[in-house]
Amino acid sequence: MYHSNYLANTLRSASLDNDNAVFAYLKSGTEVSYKELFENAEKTAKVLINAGVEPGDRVAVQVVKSITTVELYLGCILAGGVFLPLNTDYTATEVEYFLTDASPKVFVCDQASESLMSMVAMKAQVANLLTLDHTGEAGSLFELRELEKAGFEGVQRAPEDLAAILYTSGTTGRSKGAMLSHGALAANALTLAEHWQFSANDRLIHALPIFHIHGLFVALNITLCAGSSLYFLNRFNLDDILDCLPKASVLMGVPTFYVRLLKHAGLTKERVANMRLFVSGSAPLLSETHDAWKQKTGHAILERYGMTETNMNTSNPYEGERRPGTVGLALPGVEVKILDPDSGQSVATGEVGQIHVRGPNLFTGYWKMPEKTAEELSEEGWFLTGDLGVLDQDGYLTIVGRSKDLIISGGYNVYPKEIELVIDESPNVLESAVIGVTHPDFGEAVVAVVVAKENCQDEAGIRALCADALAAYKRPKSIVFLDELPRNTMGKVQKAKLREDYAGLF
Ligand code: MLC
Ligand code: AMP
Repeated sequence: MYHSNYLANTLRSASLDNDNAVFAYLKSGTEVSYKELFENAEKTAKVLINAGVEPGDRVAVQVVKSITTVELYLGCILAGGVFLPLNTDYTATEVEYFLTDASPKVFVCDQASESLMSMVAMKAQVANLLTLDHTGEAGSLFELRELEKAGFEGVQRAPEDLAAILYTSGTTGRSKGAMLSHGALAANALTLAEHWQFSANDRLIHALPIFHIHGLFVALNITLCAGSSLYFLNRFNLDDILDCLPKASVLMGVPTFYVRLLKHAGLTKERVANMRLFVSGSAPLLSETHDAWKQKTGHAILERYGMTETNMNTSNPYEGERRPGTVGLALPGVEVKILDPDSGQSVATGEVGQIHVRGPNLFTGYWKMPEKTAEELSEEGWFLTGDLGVLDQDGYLTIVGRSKDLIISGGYNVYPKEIELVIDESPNVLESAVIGVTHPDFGEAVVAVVVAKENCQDEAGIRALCADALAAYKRPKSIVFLDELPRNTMGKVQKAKLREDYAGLF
């Protein structure tokens, strides 16, 4: 079954002989078996093919998280399509860019925004618009799927064929589509499932969004590869997570999950007695959070390090010392080296430099950006991550900063340039500098430092521009006005000074 479709075969193998096993426990009390999951995926594949999807065609998706969305992802892989998930928070302006850049054959949007999105799709010349509602049980995609019969072998796809494109913001303000192959996704999922000792007995609490690699590939693909089960939550909600903890065995989250859980009186050693693993990633987990968690629950959170372009690169050990503040050791098959940015030579152990990674987990390149790809991905297969790090004598990697101008807020990436470009459109703004400031809940929060024209401090106008153009998580949590931006002798804005000046804002 699915033998000729590389990723689908990898994701299906573990559950084939145990078809009635539960894939997902839904909040409604419904259980979804592996059989149902893949039968629905097969039906979805037929719908996509009927809509014209041919091998390598992109299928863009901006819908609320539901099991139907998971089935759509698997159906797209089976149909030989390239899955292109979009943050549900993206505005029409943002979506138009992705559709225009990726030229998908089909766009599946939320039924509630169908009229707006049909205009966006038309502008981007996307011919086929399908819909799903927030329950995943209504909308044209669902209706068409219900007309199909299960039974589909999957379109032939080899390890090097593309399975997904996920956009990551760029330093210039223009998002880049990272092209991920069947082989890269399969390799990483299998490695992680083994490394973190997943089995059919595991029950993972899934509360992450499924439009980013953390929720989509790390959490879902590992579960599928191991034939484990999910507590499938549509969004992060403290009470739901606390309800699941006594029945579950694994939680995966961004640091904000752990910070919020620690504040809840319901988090006790007794409640997590059946848990075997807590994984954190996508943003730095503070040592204090790691220590507080250990004290309160008896568990050491396992921190790992990845990127959209690379999947997962390093992980603290499953068995062995999990060192707070580090992202652990290179995963099997992955190489990590630290280079001096000026000389391009390896730095000595214990010294800081640019992190480069290589392995079967890496992306193929940026969609339609060969020059950008060549800048960051060498012919020898090394990827320049843009993160600064240090390796210790035992091979543990610590991330100490970023050479890329990036803010990570609650696990979401925000590139300042994109926000600055929007703010600078205001007729009342001379210039702006967007920075990340330490935030107790989100780790970092977006702050805009603005120089107004002729003293016209139009905060409301700036907020309106941001609301129109940017997803909510990108919008500044605070806007401050200055007479002028601090600059160095070269005329470059001193963002480090601004970060220091506003360090205590939240
Ligand atoms: C929500 N808001 C955020 C935000 N999330 N603002 C900044 N940063 C965020 N991360 C906005 C909301 O829109 C709202 O705005 C206000 O902040 C309060 O929201 P909330 O109710 O507190 O947020 P909540 O819905 O609880 O979401 C918080 C969260 C969520 C942490 C659960 O952000 C989340 O699921 N983050 C995970 C992101 C993720 O999966 N990252 C993986 C990327 S992959 P308003 O205006 O309405 O008040 C990757 C690679 C790797 O990085 O290594 O994994
Ligand atoms: P993204 O492009 O959204 O995939 O984000 C990838 C970036 O998230 C990396 O380049 C890192 O800067 C950051 N990141 C991921 N995991 C960690 C972690 N455990 N600690 C620190 N930063 C992390």
